[in-house]
Amino acid sequence: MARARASQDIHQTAEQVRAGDRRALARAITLVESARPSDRPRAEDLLNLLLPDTGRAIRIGISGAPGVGKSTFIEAFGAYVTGEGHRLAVLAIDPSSRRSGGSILGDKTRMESLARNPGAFIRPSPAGTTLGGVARRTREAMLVTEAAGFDVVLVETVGVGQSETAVADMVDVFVLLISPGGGDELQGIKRGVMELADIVIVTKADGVLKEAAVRAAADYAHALHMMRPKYSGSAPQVLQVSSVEGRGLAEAWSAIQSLRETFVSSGELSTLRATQLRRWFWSEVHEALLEEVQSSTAARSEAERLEAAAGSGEALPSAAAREFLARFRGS
Ligand SMILES: Nc1nc2c(ncn2[C@@H]2O[C@H](COP(=O)(O)OP(=O)(O)O)[C@@H](O)[C@H]2O)c(=O)[nH]1
Ligand SMILES: [Mg+2]
Repeated sequence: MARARASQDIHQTAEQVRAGDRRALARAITLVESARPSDRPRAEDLLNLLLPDTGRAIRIGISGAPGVGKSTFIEAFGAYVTGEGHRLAVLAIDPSSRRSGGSILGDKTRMESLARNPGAFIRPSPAGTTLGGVARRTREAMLVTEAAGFDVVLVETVGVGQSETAVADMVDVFVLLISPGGGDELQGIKRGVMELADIVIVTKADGVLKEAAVRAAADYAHALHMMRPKYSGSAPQVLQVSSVEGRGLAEAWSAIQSLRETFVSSGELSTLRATQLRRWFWSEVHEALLEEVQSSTAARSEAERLEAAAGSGEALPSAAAREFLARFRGS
């Protein structure tokens, strides 16, 4: 249905995206990222046209504390993977990027050679007020890059708030980067994030940090062994990488690939992706409702009044919320 309705220019953009035209790709992503409600129908027409050409890429999430070496890793790993003949798209989830000036964008200097690599495509995080809004646009940007022939998609998160969960919810393999700091570091990483990891990579395994990296890898392997495995009954692999020296990159790529192959043959990948799509549906419902409520001026003053009543202890928060919704529906 959507296909018949889509306008000529959208058909043309879809054609160009499929042909790998970079300018069309950038334009298409701008359209799906647009926050203007009037752009939505065209964005959805475009996505519907591209959908048959999506879903075959290896989707990889990369997370880790600031300074752990994500950008340096992505640059080195990207060079390796494209050198193997793959085409790599790098996207980011960073709900704070409007304030902080962007993760990947600021990092483009560190990803200088990848940014010039014809086999790679780097897209900074879209600015967004809510994590849900940013996550939606990143998911859809991912679909567009897949239709453009990128067979490996990396989604980076800067580790703000719930963004790791959002990334884990859109990728096949979630990779957690940690620095060679040993026990202290181990405590710094939230257990919830550790539980999302399919593969753990200890970065900076070179020079004076090499010994520490070996110890950190052993510590993490031990800690992960004690946790309930996410898939297939085995604890996540812990690898050591030096992005600067280029060591461990081949091992990282082969670990990611073989894990994904395991997920495919066990059927876990299709189950995972179906679960992700269902969660995406609910998060869209959630976002849309919130948008509707927040964009209504009448509702805003009502919300402020009831929020204040809840804050002062004058009203029970749950009762205030129910009253608000009843009034919102009645308005
Ligand atoms: N020795 C060494 N330093 C590294 C390595 N990877 C990153 N770094 C350094 O760690 C710092 C933070 O790296 P960056 O990639 O910006 O981390 P991000 O904040 O996670 O993106 C930089 O000074 C890098 O040069 C590595 O493999 N070896
Ligand atoms: Mg970075």
